[in-house]
Amino acid sequence: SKAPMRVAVTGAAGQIGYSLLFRIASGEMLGKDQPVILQLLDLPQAQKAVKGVMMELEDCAFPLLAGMIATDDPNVAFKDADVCLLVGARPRGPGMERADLLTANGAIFTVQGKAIAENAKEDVRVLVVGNPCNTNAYIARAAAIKVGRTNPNNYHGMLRLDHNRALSQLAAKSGREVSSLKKMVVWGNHSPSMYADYRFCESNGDSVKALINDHAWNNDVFLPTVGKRGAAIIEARGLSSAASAANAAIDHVHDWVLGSSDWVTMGVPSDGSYGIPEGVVFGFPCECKDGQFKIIQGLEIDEYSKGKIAITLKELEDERAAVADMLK
Ligand code: NAX
Repeated sequence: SKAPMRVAVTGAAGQIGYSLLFRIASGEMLGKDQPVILQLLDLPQAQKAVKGVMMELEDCAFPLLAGMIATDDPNVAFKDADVCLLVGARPRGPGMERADLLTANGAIFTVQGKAIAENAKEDVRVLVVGNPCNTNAYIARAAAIKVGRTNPNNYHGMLRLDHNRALSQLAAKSGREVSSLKKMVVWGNHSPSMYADYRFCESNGDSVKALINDHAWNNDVFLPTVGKRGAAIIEARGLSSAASAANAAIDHVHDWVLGSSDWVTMGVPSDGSYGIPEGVVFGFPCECKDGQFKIIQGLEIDEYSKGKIAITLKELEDERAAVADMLK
């Protein structure tokens, strides 16, 4: 049987953690033949709650769960990790400005990026879920690059929830099965500025754009619905998205490690593709094969799309400028 893979999860006592850990342990992320060891990080005051989650994981008697630890020390949590899911982050408190949020998270993700680079496997894959996830991934990556050792391309932010939300909205509008929809992409930041782009989408050989044929719906209904979906969930549920966010994290890592059968949106450090400055963690259309991801090249960007991409890039560049001093 295969050697276990070590999966570090931060914010393990939180609500996304509660939806995520059981699915990792049951093999849905890394495969039904892949044993896993869970390395759970949370703050000191959350250690008791993490122990409770571990008791429930034990009570599932998952055949693939080869071990687990809980800690409040990033150096312990990331030791020899193959995959790191960075879910824990500083939420926006009352009266907190956006800049305060960025710097509070900057402090967390510089520490964690350094600890990953010093302790994890050299080919570790890192997915940041905690918001603002693109910039948090950018910060962790910058801190990791200072240490060296790990692969700078492997620090990602999660855009998959936006991608999946877009697919469901398109399936409902077009009357096609969600599983028939291919070639979706969400460009940019995980924020309401994202640009969900279905110009290339196909369903059983038909162009989804031609099927829908409604630019006003795209601009006035679809984009705001996908962009503000997180707020709509909070309004309805009284809590932010958790199970759907956990599902998206599982999808992202699953496809990265085991391969994708379609385009998938990943927040990856730009290599300059589509004019996005190098290093900015940006939602791009990707394909995964043999454990590697690759940005789909050569897509036509029309004037409307150029405008949308420029808006979400501007927001990310502003975020980057706000944390620049912390990364010196
Ligand atoms: P919770 O508040 O339920 O849980 C967060 C957990 O993280 C807590 O247990 C807390 O103690 C822990 N934590 C805080 N700082 C930590 C640190 N420095 N090290 C380790 N653990 C730490 O939040 P939850 O609903 O689970 O959401 C977690 C994060 O995901 C939030 O930042 C949220 O904004 C973000 N989301 C990202 C999404 C995405 O698509 N990228 C969608 C869902 C979600 O909004």
